[in-house]
Amino acid sequence: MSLIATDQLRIIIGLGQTGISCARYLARKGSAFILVDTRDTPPNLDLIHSEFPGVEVHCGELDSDLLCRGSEILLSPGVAKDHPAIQAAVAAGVKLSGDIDLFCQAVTAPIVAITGSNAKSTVTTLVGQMALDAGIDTGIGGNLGTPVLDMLSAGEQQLYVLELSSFQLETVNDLRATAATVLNVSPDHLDRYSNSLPLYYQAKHRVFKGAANVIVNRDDALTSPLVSTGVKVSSFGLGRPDLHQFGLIEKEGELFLAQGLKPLLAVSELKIQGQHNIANALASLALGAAVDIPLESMLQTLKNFAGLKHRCQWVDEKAGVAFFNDSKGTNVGATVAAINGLAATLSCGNKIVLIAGGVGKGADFSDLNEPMLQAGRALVLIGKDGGLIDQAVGCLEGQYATSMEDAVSLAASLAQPGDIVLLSPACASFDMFSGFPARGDAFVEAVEAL
Ligand code: UMA
Ligand code: ADP
Repeated sequence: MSLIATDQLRIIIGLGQTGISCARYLARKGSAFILVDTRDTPPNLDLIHSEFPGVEVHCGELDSDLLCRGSEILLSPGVAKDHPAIQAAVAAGVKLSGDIDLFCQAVTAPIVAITGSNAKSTVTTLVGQMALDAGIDTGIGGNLGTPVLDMLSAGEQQLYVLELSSFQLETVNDLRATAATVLNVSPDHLDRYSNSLPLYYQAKHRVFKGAANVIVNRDDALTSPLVSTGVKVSSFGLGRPDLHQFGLIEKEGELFLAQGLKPLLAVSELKIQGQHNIANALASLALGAAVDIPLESMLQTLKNFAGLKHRCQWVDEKAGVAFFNDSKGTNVGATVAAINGLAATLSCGNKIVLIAGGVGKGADFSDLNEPMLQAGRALVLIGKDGGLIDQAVGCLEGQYATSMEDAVSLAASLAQPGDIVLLSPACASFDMFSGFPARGDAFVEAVEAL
């Protein structure tokens, strides 16, 4: 590949999906770059050599002298920016950036930027679907799976809906979203943020940089921008909404999604279940309204949207016990929402058997105790940090399982007819599985085999 001579040399750190998408984008533009990865033998090395022949590739421990050769570092989200070599390069004047910044510089179409500790994928997919159903040519990507720059290979679309993780937001300098939101904030990824919640919150709040419309969650004060920026602010929440805002109202004994005083759609018409999903529907309406998606069309999408796989998904009923797969419940806040959301659907006297555990990411699990005290029948523990959950949930004695099969049969034996068995691990899955989808699939398989 021939490169155009330039004083701009980008250093792409990470040979994962993000790094490859940055390389492809820069190659399309004829911009100079080199590739770096902290691992001695990262995956995709053969692909990189064949797709970008002649481009320098450096693997192994990061070298600050090498990084200082660049005008800009494009950092992949899986690598923490506080690595000493990266910090040394930044101190020497190298700009730190990432694929999200490159994307925002390239597009003129409106961007909906969505972050939060939980519900990002659900709300991103739902807002994206609302836009598509309204006939808007929409790109949907980011942390959800499609690296943002890959969405530009076929030319610019009319609207972009992006799921952004705190890792991606760490390197964002100027997002300029038309609509931006932090859906909710609860502790996660504390291992990456030196056990500091404020650092994690600050990363999330970078989503508001340059935003024209900010959408806040009235039920979670931590979702409001830390500094008032004078931008247009609208809101969603499970209470009665103020004029033009989104919330819930009761009419003739029935609960409705509403804008201001106007009922929009009966909650009973939603396919997605649980209080947390009602909040997700309201957030999606508020975001869609901020980019002018027609309301009637959004309501039609809401009626059809059945939710995403591995998020509080009903699997089957065996001997009167319902099994729910919430493998994407990878932090305490998600699992608390899943327990509370499903507990509200139980008949009097029925309870939840929770299967939890995995890689705890430095979390404090004590917030699981109260919902388990209220709704828990039993606690089945799996994985590396199952013991930490057992210690934190004092109201029940945890029972240990060595595999998903084991966990499901143990949970089934502890449940009573009318109960729910819920896989919502409050942990990442990498000690036992390749990711949350494989963990959820193993759960479904074990339930079907009962
Ligand atoms: N890695 C190294 N050294 C490197 C580069 C990467 O050890 O130099 C490791 C990382 O620590 C990580 C893995 O390689 O374990 C992948 O890192 P990456 O930055 O190359 O990841 P990508 O393949 O580019 O995928 C990333 C997101 N991954 C992460 O943030 C870890 C994907 O989100 C996202 O879908 C993709 O970009 C497209 O935007 C995944 C994720 O787990 C689903 N996200 C976390 C979450 O949702 O909780 C934040
Ligand atoms: P993310 O992409 O942020 O991980 P998902 O939409 O994939 O979000 O949902 C992940 C998990 O978060 C779900 O499985 C559920 O347990 C929980 N969850 C969903 N919506 C909410 C919400 N509004 N508040 C808290 N937790 C939620």
